[in-house]
Amino acid sequence: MDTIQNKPILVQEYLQNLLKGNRANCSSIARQYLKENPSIKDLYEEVFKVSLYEVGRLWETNQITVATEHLATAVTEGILNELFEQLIPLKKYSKKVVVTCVENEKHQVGIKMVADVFEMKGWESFFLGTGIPTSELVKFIHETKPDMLAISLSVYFNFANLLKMLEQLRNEFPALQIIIGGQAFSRASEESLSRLGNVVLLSDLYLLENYIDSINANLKT
Ligand code: B12
Repeated sequence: MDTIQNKPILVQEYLQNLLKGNRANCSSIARQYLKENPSIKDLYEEVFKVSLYEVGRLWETNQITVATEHLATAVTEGILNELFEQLIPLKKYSKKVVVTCVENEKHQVGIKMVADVFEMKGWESFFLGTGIPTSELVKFIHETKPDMLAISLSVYFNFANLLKMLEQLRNEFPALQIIIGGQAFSRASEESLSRLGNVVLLSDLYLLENYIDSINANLKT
């Protein structure tokens, strides 16, 4: 079974420090990981995501408090911000992406990682996080004129909000490329997914990278 005990020692150490809220140790473990494997994407997927999923399991089974879960998330967000300077590439494209969440969605770590992957791939990303009403998002898209919109959905009960949001966005921007992702889709039925219309659904940062690479291959820097 793919439990945390089967993960590398470094991941287990990271998780222990995360649960203690020890930001300094978490930061140094993340940097140590990057020395051995200089892939921010792997660090995000194999260390940060794995640890936060375990935090979620511990929280769901009442083994840690909500406060500890909040602490772990805050430490992770701090480290993501700290690593930002390491992901700015030399090669830049004149491409823009707006990155946001479905209305009433409060999970923003995954979509922040998405914004970072776009930055690493030479795109300019506008990370709006959570809590943006669709009407305000529409105004922002009119102002920034992005080439793409990336939306995240973690909790399945917000699926109806996503459909409503997509309908509003399609009315305003029929040609805008939209990609979506997040844990909620692993719970969605084929029937629900078929109602999403013309969007690209990507489940993780590896698929996202492939997708961006396929677009970048046809662009000039
Ligand atoms: C931290 C956390 C919170 C924090 C979030 C704070 C913040 N600043 O983000 C707070 C406390 C707000 C919270 C609230 C709730 N949460 Co919560 N939370 C978590 C926790 C522990 C970690 C989330 C996280 O950061 N994961 C790590 C990131 C990296 O993973 P990710 O989001 O899946 O993103 C990856 C991919 O999905 C993908 N991806 C994501 N979005 C996109 C978008 C695109 C375009 C692409 C390409 C890819 C992509 O890329 C990422 C890298 O691979 C999870 C546990 C878990 N399994 O994740 C529960 C979890 C998500 N929460 C859950 C629940 C139930 C809730 C609450 C309903 C609890 C409650 N009773 O109030 C509320 C809902 C609030 C709301 N309206 O949204 C459930 C969701 C179950 C479900 N899918 O329906 C989980 C899974 C916990 C559990 N095991 O039960 N939560």
